[in-house]
Amino acid sequence: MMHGCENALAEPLPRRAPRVAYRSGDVATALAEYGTLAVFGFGSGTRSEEDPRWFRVALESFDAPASLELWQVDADVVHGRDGDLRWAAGGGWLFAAVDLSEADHGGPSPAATHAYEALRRLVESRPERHVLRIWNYLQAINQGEGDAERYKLFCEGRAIGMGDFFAEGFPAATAIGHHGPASRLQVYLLACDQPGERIENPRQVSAWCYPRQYGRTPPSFARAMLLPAQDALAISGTAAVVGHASAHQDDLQAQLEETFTNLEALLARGRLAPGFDTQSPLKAYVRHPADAAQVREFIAHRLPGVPVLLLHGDICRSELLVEIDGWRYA
Ligand code: 3EB
Repeated sequence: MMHGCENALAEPLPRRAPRVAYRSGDVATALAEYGTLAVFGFGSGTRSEEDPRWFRVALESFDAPASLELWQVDADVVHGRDGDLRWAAGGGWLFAAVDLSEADHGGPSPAATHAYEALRRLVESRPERHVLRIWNYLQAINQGEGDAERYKLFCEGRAIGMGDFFAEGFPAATAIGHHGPASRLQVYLLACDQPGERIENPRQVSAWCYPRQYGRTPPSFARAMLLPAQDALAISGTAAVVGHASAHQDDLQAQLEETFTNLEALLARGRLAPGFDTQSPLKAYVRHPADAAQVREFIAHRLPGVPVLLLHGDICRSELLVEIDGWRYA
């Protein structure tokens, strides 16, 4: 019997984080590059492509022309389709997406259940079983009153579709309302064959513990996820929520300040140095197009040189005017 060495040899090297970046240019060129796991376009002006790695997000960009978003890994990438699912995998990383009509599935709740069941079935069949980050884009997110608000129905269906797959903890996530085709639900994720570390914000109640006033089923997400090599923090949609309450109703500037305080709290909790840099792409979701210039100015002033995609999106609480998500590389 040998002692002492075999465990060290069996320990896999932590997977380096995919590179996430915005760039202008051609979809086909981006798809043809080595290691491209996914390419995202934003808004109705984007071209359609057959490649399952190409995903058209239903949110309109305030920039014209809108940048592409690229996810790239240091490995060959294979890809495929399976019903309304599409996926790509390489180097221990998995991109998977569903893009469906709620009308085909009986409404927002059953559609979310269907989307999450489909994604879960795929992930369960793959070595990349650790879902680290999920984006959810649904139409008319604030439509409906009280428990019948579409976001709350989505939360219920999502929880059913997740089942006990996330019993150990939820992935980091974003859920935003788009102004695209009626009843279109888009869900996409990043998974890995190694686990990440979930990060919560000490300034905020964890979303899955939100009190009853926010709906029958609290939202299922972590505030951020440290990737396996601890070389990047995937930051969930972050808004001016303190404790469980929305802060600074009707005050865009104060909501932006509070949101940045929350972002800094997440960096500290992830043991990262404060601040963002030119390698750390962010997205700002802005409810009212008239606010876009002020958000752009705030970010340019507070975070000079940081790549930001400014998108027209509704935050899941109607009093919130802006939400920010993104990446911070260590
Ligand atoms: C919040 O702090 C804002 O339902 O997946 C942010 C990120 C929000 C993700 C989700 C919701 C979600 O509660 C809303």
